[in-house]
Amino acid sequence: TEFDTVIHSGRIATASDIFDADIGIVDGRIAAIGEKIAGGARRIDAGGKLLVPGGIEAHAHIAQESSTGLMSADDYYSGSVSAAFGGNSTFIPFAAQHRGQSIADVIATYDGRAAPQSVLDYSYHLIISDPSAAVLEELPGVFARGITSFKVFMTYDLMNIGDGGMLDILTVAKTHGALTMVHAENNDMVKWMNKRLAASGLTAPKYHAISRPELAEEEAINRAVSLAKLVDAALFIVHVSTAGGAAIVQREKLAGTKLFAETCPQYLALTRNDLDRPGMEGAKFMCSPPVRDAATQVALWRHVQSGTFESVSSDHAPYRMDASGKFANGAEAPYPKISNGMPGIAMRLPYLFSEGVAKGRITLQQFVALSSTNAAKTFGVAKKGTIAPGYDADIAIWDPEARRTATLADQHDNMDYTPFEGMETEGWPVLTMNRGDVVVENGELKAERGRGRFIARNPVDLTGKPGHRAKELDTAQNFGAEIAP
Ligand code: DUC
Ligand code: ZN
Ligand code: ZN
Ligand code: ZN
Repeated sequence: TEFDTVIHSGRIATASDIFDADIGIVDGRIAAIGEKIAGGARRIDAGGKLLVPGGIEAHAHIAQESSTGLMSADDYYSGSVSAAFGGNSTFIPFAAQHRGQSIADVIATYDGRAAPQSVLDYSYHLIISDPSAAVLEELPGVFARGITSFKVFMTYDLMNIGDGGMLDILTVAKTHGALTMVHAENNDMVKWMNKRLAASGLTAPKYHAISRPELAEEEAINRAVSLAKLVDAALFIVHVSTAGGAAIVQREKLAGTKLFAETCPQYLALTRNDLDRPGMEGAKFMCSPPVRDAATQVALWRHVQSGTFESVSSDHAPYRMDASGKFANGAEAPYPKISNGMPGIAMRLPYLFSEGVAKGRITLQQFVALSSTNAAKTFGVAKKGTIAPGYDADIAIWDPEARRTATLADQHDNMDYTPFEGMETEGWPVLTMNRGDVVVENGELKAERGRGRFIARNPVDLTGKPGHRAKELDTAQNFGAEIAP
C-alpha cells in the first residue's frame, strides 16, 4: 500500500487497549496498524507520545442565537479552531429553532454558517422550542439528513416546551430512532427564586447560583425520565450538575432505562464561590445549570469514574464580558439579565486528562471513552471515536508530560476570558488530525477554513438498554386496545 501519511513511534490508546504501533493512512482513513510501517508520503514521528482518537465534542453552542437573539461569540471558524487546539477532531454543536421558525429554515441557516467556516467535521443536534404539528411533520426529513438527536428545554419561558410537548417529541424520536437530549431544570422553581431574590434586592452575579436550586435539576431529571419511560423513548440528560441528579441517572441505568448523560468540566472544577468576586467579574462563571460546591465535585467525579456519564462535554457557550455578550442588557445588569454560559471547548480535554488521568482518577482508556468513543456511539457517528482500520484518521497526539498554565491565548477562541485562567495542567495535545489532515500541529493552525464536512449520523443504538413500555401503553395490559404510537 502507498500510505499518504504514517504516524510512527507512538503509543496508541483506545477505550479498551494501550499498545505501541504505527498507523498508516490512505485517503483520510486508517488503512493499517502495525508494529513497524514503512513508507508514507509524509512520516510523522510521535516520539513515544500518546495517539488517541480525536475528541468528539458533543455539546457546544457555535454561531447560535440565544432565545433573546444574542449571537454566541464563536462562529464555526473560531469555534472549530478552538476545538482543534484542544484535541478535538469533530464537534456537534446545536442548530436552534426559535419559536415560529420552520425546521427546514433552521437547518439551512446552520448549513450556511458551518459549511464555509468549519475546520473540523461537524454535525448538529436540533434544538426544538416549538413542537407544533407542522414542526413534528418536518422531523422525518431531519432524520433522513442524518440529524438524529434533538435538544429540548424544561426551563426558560421562551424555550421550554412543557411536559406534553416533551411527550410529543419523545414519541416522534422513538419512531425514528432519534435521541432526545434535555436541559432539565424546573422553570417555575427558578422563576420563584428569582422573584424572592429580586424582592430582597439581591441581583449580583453570585445570586445566579442561588436562583437555580439543586432541587430544580433533580426534580426535572426525575420528571424527564418519567416522561421518557411512559413512551419507552431514549433520553440524554445534558450538563448534569448535581449529585442528586447523577444518582437518579445511575439508578435508572441500573433499572434498564434507555438513558444517557454527560457532565462538564465546570461542574468538576468550579464552585459557586467563583461567582462571588468583586464587581461584575462573577458573570464569567455564570452558566445554567450553575456550578455548585466542593461536595458536588467529589460526587460527580465518582460518577465519572463509575460510568454514570457517557461523556464529559464542554457546553461551550461563549459570551464576552462586554455589550456583545454578558452585558448586552447593561454593564450593571441584574443576574437574570446577564447572558448565560461559559467558554471551554479547548480546555475540556486538557482538564479531563490532567485532573482525570494524570491525577489517577480515571484510566487512559476511560479518558478515550469519555472524550470520544462514547460520543461516537451515543450520537451515531460512524467510523469515528476509535483508532482501527477502516475508521477515519481522526487522531490526536498527546504529550502526557507537558505542563502548562491555562491562558486565554491558548484557547484560540473569540473570547476575552477563560474561566480556567491560571489552572495548572499536565498533558497536552500537540497535534490534531481530522480525516488524515493535520489541523493543528505544535501550536499552529494548519487547516483551511471550510475543510470540515457535515457528518450524517445513524439512529441511536439501544443495545443493552431494555427499557419497557408503561403498562397503560402496553396493548397486552390495556384491555387489548391499540393506542396510537
Ligand atoms: N444550556 C446549555 O446547554 N448551555 C448554556 C446555557 C443553557 O441553558
Ligand atoms: Zn432566532
Ligand atoms: Zn442547556
Ligand atoms: Zn449547552
